[in-house]
Amino acid sequence: MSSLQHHSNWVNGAHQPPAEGRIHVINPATESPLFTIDSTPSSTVSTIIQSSLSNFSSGIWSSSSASDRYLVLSKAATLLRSRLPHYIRLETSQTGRPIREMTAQLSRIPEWLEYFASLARTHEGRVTPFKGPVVNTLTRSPLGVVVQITPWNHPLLIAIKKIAAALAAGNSVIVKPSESAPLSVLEMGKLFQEAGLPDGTLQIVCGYGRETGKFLCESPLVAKIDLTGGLQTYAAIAPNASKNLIPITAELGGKAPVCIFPSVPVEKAVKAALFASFIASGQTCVTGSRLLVHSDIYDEFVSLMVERTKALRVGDPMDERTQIGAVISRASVERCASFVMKAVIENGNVLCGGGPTRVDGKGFFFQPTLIETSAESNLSCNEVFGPVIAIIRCKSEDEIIQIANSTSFALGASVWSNDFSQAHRVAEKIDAGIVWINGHHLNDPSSPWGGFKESGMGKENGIEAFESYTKVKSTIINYGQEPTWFDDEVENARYG
Ligand code: TXE
Repeated sequence: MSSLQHHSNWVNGAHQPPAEGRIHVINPATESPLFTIDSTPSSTVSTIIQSSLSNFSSGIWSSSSASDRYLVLSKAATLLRSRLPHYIRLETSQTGRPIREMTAQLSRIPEWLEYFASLARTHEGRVTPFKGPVVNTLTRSPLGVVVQITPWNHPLLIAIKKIAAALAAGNSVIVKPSESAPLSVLEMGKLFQEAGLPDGTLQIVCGYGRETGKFLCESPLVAKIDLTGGLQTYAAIAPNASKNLIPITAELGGKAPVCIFPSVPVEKAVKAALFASFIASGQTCVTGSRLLVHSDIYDEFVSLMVERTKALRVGDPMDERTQIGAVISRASVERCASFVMKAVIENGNVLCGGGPTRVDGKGFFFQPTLIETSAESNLSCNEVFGPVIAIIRCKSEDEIIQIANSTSFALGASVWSNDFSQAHRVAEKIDAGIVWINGHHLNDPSSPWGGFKESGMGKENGIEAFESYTKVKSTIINYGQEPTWFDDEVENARYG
């Protein structure tokens, strides 16, 4: 019998008796087990979906007033803010990301709850133009039971983004957090209950993606799926969603270009690239994984970039001074190593890093790595999801734009230029859901977030996310007195 603490699913307002199957969650920086969670079987998944359906049909949340939803979400924000120190440490231990990053990230998460609370309270319907003596009112109502499948790289941020939007719109929500970093999300069940959310409105169900996640996504009773994960996961769930005629929001991978122009001082460009590329050890969907550097600044840039990358402090994520933490798993270390190997075979020039490393003899760490390569190489075209970054020399603005748009992804991109016209010109031509000018990773609850092409579809954040959790109804009111068809008088007048 394991001595690890077990955390069971949160269903109908309480932790359930533990499932038979358990998943061990480990700290990627130490490789030590942290706790266990349920591996939820298919029969339990169906019961949970049925409970969520009863919750939705009861109207206890789905028919609640906008002001009630506002109050619950606002209270959840206040509770979360008061418990941040706990969640910062928990996220750090689950993900292996540096505590300084988790502190910055988590301090902003309550804003998502506040934003969607306000949106619930202020979002208005419309009256559309309509021919004749007719008024058409558009009203929105919640979809039903929605399933949210969330990843491990920003466990709480991504879950709260999705939960807040769905609850604000009045849905009953089932979240399946990543089996690699589930606990911060699992603890949200109790927090929302304390905030006044009716029991059964938010269910948190743990398990492997290919089992529990799959069962949830296959159910014909589910009204929407919101996934942040890999393209393969999208491909696995899409056929059933299509068969069940339900929408999917999919936030998938990326290969974000960082476009660096000569008008930016080299020092600033290097700081920009370090930030874009190495936050979360490169494990974000918008990691600046391709540095497209104009040849006029290239040599100077590369020399300083290599110097600064070598100086990054890889270390214990709990240490405030650490800049680069672990990657999520041994498989991730191996994936990074295989990208380096292929890059070398393709004549890439490894400028620094290039291999796994350990901290105090433990953990899944990979050295921050820069590889000079071509735009067509394996490294330049495929997502690593780790700290292995391609640097590409570009001879002109046109070439930077062409390379920026040359992968199958289209999620994030940044343009660094002090030439105002150039910055706008380039941003306009880049095909991506999010383009930053002189910034990277900037995020706000009001700013739609999501990509095109193989990066996915639909948006998190903003009015778009809220509306995607609703269905629109036209109520067409005829206030004229005239009958229209099958009335002799009218037909004679019209055709007689
Ligand atoms: O993601 P998975 P992984 C991308 C990134 C990364 C790749 C794989 O390219 O290299 O995905 O990462 C659940 N039915 N991103 O393996 O497996 C799973 O349990 C239902 C980008 O970690 O997609 C977890 O909860 N659910 C991304 C969630 O999907 C399934 C963040 C994500 O895991 C499932 C993470 C199935 N068949 C990865 N299979 C971003 N956009 O930030 C898995 N899951």
